[in-house]
Amino acid sequence: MNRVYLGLGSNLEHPDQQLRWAVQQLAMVAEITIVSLSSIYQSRPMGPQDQPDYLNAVIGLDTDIAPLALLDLTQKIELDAGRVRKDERWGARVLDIDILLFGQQTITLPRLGIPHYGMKEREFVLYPLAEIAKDLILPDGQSLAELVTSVAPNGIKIQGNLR
Ligand code: A4P
Ligand code: MG
Repeated sequence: MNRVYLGLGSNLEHPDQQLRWAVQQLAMVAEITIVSLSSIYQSRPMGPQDQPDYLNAVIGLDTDIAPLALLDLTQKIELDAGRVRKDERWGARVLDIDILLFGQQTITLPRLGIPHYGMKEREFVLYPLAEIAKDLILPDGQSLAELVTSVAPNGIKIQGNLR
């Protein structure tokens, strides 16, 4: 069994509903047990600035599903949410699900990098993650608590509840 953390993000089509819907889809999977939900956070867009603010959240779950099979699942949920992959990097999206951490594993595959490559620099990942896993140590030995203090909040604020 692995403890997995997923980062959820949306800035189109009722983002709060997108995040809650994603949690429901994951909760319906027999091999997944949701163990923690962060608050919903509002954050400024990273990347192109001509797009709406994002809502972000992080959830913790326990699963026996293998990493690539979990990626297949999260990508299917993104597509079912009506996500259209565009060429613009970091552009607006209906639903983005990033696999942040997969137990203490380090994975470097063309389709999957764990820990997620951007997580250490992103306030919209670190702040919600710290809310639900404040004592977490990353596979490289860094403590989440220390990382959080090194990244400016950039205006992030709690907007609501995932439940
Ligand atoms: N991939 C590799 N590793 C992973 C992983 N750990 N989890 C591959 C998920 N996917 C992973 O992802 C591109 C490819 O990454 C996938 O096909 C998968 O095989 P994508 O979701 O299709 O593309 P993307 O999300 O547009 O690209 P990228 O660079 O992953 O974008 P990010 O990093 O997800 O950033 N601003 C705020 N405030 N909040 C946000 O949530 N999100 C983004 C997107 C931009 N700005 C944002 C936010
Ligand atoms: Mg992504």
